[in-house]
Amino acid sequence: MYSNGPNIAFHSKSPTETPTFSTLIKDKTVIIGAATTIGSTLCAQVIARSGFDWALIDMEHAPTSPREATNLTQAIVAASAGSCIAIIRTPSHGVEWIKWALDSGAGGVIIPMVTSATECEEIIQRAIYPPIGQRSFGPFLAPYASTDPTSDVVDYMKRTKELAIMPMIESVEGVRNAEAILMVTGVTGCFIGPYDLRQSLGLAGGDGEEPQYIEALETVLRIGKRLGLHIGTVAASEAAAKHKAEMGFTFLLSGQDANFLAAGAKASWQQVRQGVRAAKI
Ligand code: 3PY
Ligand code: MG
Repeated sequence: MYSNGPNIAFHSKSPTETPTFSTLIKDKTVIIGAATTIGSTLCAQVIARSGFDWALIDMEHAPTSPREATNLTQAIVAASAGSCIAIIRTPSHGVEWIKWALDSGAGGVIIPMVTSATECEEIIQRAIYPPIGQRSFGPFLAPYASTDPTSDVVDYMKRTKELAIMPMIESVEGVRNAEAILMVTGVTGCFIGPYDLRQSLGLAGGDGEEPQYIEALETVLRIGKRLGLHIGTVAASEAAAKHKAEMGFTFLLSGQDANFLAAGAKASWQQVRQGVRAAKI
């Protein structure tokens, strides 16, 4: 039924040993990522070449289309020679989003606003091939996100066991059900969205030391540690990164392309304006 075109030829070669989300954490203990929101493959390549271990392709809070997400995935992997893992954050739990995201060849998915084990089980059914889940076979674009020129559908299918499937826990209800959510077979870890979690707790902003917030983070971290899962969150400064790494988070999200551009543009403008002001003219 499917043709074996040159790029999806059914070779017998085994997959190359490029890192996965989990092997990177095993090697480095804490890995650092940045988000792409602009939808530009150039911005994604800049992130992929800046030293980040992983890049979040945001479809939740940026109008990134499935085709753009596929292009961004391929750009990130190619630009970093596979050392930066592309992770797609889907807009919702919908089967179409999870399918397009994983069929693109991304190294995993982050799924927002998961509040119960039932929701998590549905996500796993959509994200993992049988016998654990019911993901539909369709990985034909996936080999293009591999740096192995002989990578094909067969290799990709073998590697799907290594995909990171990570629900977001970002509400009081999610924290209350964290143990049941994280115990669902097939879950790799979770990402705590601090802004939404804090909103749910009645707190403003994206970080703080309020006891109820710290207790929520520690609850999820304790469960994650016991189950041997990766727990991530946002850390946008040196101090936040130190604190979150010491708490036990194993993957951090530092910032996003639009903010990097804004910060760089402002710094450049300020420097040149200083020079113009200092000029004896
Ligand atoms: C949140 O803080 O709610 C997020 O989703 C961060 O990405
Ligand atoms: Mg959120």
